[in-house]
Amino acid sequence: MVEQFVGNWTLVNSDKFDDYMKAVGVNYTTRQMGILAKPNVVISMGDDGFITLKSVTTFKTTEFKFKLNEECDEDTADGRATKTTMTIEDGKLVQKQAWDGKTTRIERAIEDGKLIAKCYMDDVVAVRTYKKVA
Ligand code: DKA
Repeated sequence: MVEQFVGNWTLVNSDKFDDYMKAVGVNYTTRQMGILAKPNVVISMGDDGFITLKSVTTFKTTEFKFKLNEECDEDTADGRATKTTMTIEDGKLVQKQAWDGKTTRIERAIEDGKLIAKCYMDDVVAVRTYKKVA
């Protein structure tokens, strides 16, 4: 199931991402960088059972290594230290982050060969579309 997400993906469209970042509590300066950034997201699977989600932008590169269904510590691009659990639900790769009594969810699905990342925080939903580059 995770295999379909493996590859190198580049951002081609982003909708309501500033609203999402505001709802998460990302500060103004970081939001400006987040709006301008066109991340390359590289998802890979190791022989050790770990999956790596690497996000590369000109302002920051983050790498999150995880096993499905196990809570892990994540350091997000905007500086949150979250307890994160990754699962597969209905064919989607779901990332649940918890910090400071708050939670957010990022659901990634493959639709028409593109990776669609839906980011949920309270009543805000941002939709980010990635196309495969490798
Ligand atoms: C995606 O994969 C969603 C990433 C969400 C990151 C939230 C915080 C970023 C702050 C710059 O496109």
